[in-house]
Amino acid sequence: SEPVRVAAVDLGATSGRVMACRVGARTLHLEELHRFGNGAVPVRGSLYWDVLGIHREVLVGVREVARTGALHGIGIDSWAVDYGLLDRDGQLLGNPRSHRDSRTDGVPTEVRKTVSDAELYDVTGLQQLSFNTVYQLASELGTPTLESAERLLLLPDLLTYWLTGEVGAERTNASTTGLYDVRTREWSLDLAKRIGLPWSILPPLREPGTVVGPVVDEVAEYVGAAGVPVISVGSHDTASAVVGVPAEEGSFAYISSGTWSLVGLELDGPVLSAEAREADFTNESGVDGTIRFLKNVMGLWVLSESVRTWADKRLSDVTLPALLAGAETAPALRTVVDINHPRLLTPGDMPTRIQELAREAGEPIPRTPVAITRTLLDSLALAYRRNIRLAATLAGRDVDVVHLVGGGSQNALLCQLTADALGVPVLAGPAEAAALGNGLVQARALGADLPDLAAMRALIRRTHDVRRYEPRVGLDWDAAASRLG
Ligand code: LFR
Repeated sequence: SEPVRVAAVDLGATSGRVMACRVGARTLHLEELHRFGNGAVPVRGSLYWDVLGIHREVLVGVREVARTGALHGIGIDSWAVDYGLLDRDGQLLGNPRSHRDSRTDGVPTEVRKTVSDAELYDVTGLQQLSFNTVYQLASELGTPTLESAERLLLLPDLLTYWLTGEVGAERTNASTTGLYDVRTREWSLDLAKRIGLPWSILPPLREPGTVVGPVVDEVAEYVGAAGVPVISVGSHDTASAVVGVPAEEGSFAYISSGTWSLVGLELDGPVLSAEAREADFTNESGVDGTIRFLKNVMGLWVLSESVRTWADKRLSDVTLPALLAGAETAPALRTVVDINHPRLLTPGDMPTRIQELAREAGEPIPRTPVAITRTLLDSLALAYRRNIRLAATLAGRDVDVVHLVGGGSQNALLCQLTADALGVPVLAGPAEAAALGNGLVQARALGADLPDLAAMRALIRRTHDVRRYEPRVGLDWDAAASRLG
């Protein structure tokens, strides 16, 4: 079949990218044509997404793809959980909030009074994250906004709506809401009703890999290409990133390392045991009916917020490359902290919070930006180790290789420490796994001969390099892990 060229829009909490993805029988090429900064905007104590700004950047990027060659499709993925509400005329009601907004503080405790954690887990299979859509919605109960809402659209679905006029809820992202039944693969209207949520705002589910519809005239005119289909991809960025993991069949674990780190396994079915619930593992839906059995780990967010804090304080020598170079030779495992501590969720002065966590745990307090960076990376590697081992135990699987994809795969020290901590090789890259997964699913919908995930991954292996990190011996990771308790 003829090669296809699609626009893969991959939106992250700190940056958005629009790539031209060219897919042929034996070729796969990604070209970044537009990148823009993103971040939640604090206003009067709330944290909003500038979603119209994001829409405009998406259009600019897609126009760039159209200007530089053929444009056969458009697909959008982004972080999960967050949503916009539409009124009955299809108008957006207010700015979508960021999941790091504090409006959900205490909400899980309230919801628990009606539906226990065990019941919730049994239906949804989700990790207890205070920002899951179900809790965000519950925090809006009784507000004029929620009362006028006719439709809830998760962010990629909202952007897709603006491109096509079609409403729907793509399945992989719907599975992160806390209102999706992981077994029946339908919305759990029962849960929504029991919590008192307006269940009728949940839109019809759509499958990744299907055509949503052509772009509306307004968009066609702007990008200079009419009739281009928007294709639903794994619209949860992590789902697209897992498609983009260049694994061969077998016992692999993955880490999708960006603002968040998503650490886990690809399975055929959910693990809903009491042990999995107590370990707080999530069962999100993947492309082609797979389950992403994983844990959210706070990730490089803590480092990017630290760098931002140091930059605000105008400390010299705090660029990321300088910090990582310093961290490389800094004393190893000197201070370790719980990198997944809830106190690290909201924006703010991370270096000080890290020092507080160290003090409270009786660990030596890291004093310099380099020492703090080393603490963050050692602690992150420990969290990777702990959660990959847990996932393997809970799912009854062996893990003999770890694929690390996403921006974190470019952090050589992090990759090496991960291999060391786990005692298995780490295969790092591609950094743009999500955009590749997005583009490949679009290509298949357009007729490319990519029957399954294995075929997509084989094409990535053939066309993209991965770096291999062998585990080094010498450091006592067991002792460091037991210091964390
Ligand atoms: C990663 C991610 C995670 C999700 C978090 C919040 O970008 O999508 O999978 O838990 O962001 O939406």
